[in-house]
Amino acid sequence: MAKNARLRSSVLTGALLLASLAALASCGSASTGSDSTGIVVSDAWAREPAPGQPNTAAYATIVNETDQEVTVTGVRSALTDRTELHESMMQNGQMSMQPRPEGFTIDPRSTFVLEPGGPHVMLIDVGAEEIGGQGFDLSFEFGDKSIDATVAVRPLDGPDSLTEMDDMTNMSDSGNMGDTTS
Ligand SMILES: [Cu+2]
Repeated sequence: MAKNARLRSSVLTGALLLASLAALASCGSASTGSDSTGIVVSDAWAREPAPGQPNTAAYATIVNETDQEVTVTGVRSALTDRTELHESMMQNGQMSMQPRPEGFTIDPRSTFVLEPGGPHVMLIDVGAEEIGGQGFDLSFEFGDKSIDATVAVRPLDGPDSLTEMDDMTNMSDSGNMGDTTS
């Protein structure tokens, strides 16, 4: 009897623990990820990859609400082990991008935006099948802390229907529109 009661109470404790873990998990995977870290990740989105295109880029807004600088050091995804932080730059009049293994440092009390033509998350070797039209989770890492965000997938046939490279090509086109006659 006493043993039974103890058993039940430990099952109950387990259930409560699971429930609170689930609450934590669902909290963390909301589209706005925030907790005691003082870092908020919001508006995460990605373009659906073009057919046959295994890579896509993801974007988000990161707000550092703390009084210290923070560094986004990496990103984890269940879709692929190959995630990289990239920056975009103009090189010989062409927009190109390169990995940024050291990450991006965000000043105290400021906002950092990952956006097309700028810093972004590269997701390598994920097909359109994996991403589909549904959202997926990304975990943004800040040293030993991480913040989960749900990434909304924008369809290819939407108004914003360019692949990232198209986007960059367009950017360099628009920047050099007058120079292409040479
Ligand atoms: Cu990239």
